[in-house]
Amino acid sequence: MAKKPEPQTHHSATYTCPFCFGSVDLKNIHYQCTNPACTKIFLRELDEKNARKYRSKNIEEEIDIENSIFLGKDPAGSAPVTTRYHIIRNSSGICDICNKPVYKRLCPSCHNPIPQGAEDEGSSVFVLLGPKGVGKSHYIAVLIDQLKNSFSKEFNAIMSSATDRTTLKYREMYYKRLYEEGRKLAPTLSFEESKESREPMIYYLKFFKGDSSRVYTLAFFDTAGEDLDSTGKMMGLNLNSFISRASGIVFLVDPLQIPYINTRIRMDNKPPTGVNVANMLSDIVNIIRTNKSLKMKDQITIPLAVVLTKADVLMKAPENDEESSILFGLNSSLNIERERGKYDKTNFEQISAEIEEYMRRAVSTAFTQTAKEFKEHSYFAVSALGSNPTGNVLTRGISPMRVEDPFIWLLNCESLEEKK
Ligand SMILES: Nc1nc2c(ncn2[C@@H]2O[C@H](COP(=O)(O)OP(=O)(O)OP(=O)(O)O)[C@@H](O)[C@H]2O)c(=O)[nH]1
Ligand SMILES: [Mg+2]
Ligand SMILES: [Zn+2]
Ligand SMILES: [Zn+2]
Repeated sequence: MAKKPEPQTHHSATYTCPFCFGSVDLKNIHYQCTNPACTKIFLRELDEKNARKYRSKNIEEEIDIENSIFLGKDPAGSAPVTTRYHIIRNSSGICDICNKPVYKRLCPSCHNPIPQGAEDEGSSVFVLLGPKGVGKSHYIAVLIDQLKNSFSKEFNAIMSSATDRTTLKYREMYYKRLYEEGRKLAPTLSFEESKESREPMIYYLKFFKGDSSRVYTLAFFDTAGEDLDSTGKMMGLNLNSFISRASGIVFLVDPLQIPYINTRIRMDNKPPTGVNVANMLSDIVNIIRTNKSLKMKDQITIPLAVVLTKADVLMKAPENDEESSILFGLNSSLNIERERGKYDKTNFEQISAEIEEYMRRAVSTAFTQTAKEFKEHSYFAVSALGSNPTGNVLTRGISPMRVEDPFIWLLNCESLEEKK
């Protein structure tokens, strides 16, 4: 059999846009001029046909057709996306109005920015998947805060938003409610209900090592559980390409939704049991296999982190024997702290072995077998809130447990290392 060609990741001319997941040929992109005067001149000099296309209600802003479409807005309607900065729809790197060089690069399909160094580093898009109510939104909200603060300090990194929309979305939809108002987040709207939810939050995570640095583009894509119910629905919403092009998949499992655990645990306001997670993971496997045209014997090269959420509910003192069989006791490896400031492989391997065995027992052997179809996979247990909320108000505050673990692991996976 002929050897497969090595993936062209280093200095490759294609880039996966973390916003629209389009494959971008870096020789064929759009630009934006930072001089607002160019927009005014451009708008003034348009012929009648183009004036209808590009003139907005504001004489200082042109209509961004591509970005409007990406955000589900009609470019010819009453509220298209507009911009003060003239868009150059060719890859010359020269503004067609002021004739000066331009440096702000845009994805030609969705007009979101292409960062410096995209050629070298590419983007690492991590998708979070899991059924309804598993805790995706709370996990993302707390994880972003941890990555920005404690994680960045610990690993000598800086995390910054890629666009103002990311800053705004995180603040308005997550941070304010959770950290300032101390209230639980609402269920995520499905794609059909809100096209804006289609846009992931994009961050640049820059690590400093001596004189050099390395940047990862992180895309957090908060899906609504009901959009992941069936393969058909995922395909229809184009989620299949989001998933297949990811650099890492974080698959969340809610212990309380697992019948074996749900029937044995004693707690107030127990949620109902949920979908069969083994089937859901196998749907994801099938989507990736189909999308990447993989043979049955080929392992999937996207790393998979299986993450048990709401671990706080499993860390209490057991009330009876039945309960003690599903709780993490004092001897659990989850109680062993990871070594700070480095990738503590031993600690993660210990936890992974324990949770894998737990999942095999509580869910099924079929589940752990399906996870093995991913060449690199590891198990984790996290808690975003640190305690079980009783009402909508988080009276006990937010004290996250191990939320950053899956990311430390993902960032150190072989498939990501190869990109360096
Ligand atoms: N005990 C505990 N409960 C949690 C935690 N995180 C979330 N929850 C509970 O789980 C519920 C659902 O969490 P969400 O983050 O909204 O779940 P989701 O997966 O985003 O749900 P959809 O958007 O509807 O798909 C919350 O309302 C909380 O009651 C946690 O860390 N610990
Ligand atoms: Mg949600
Ligand atoms: Zn794009
Ligand atoms: Zn210009």
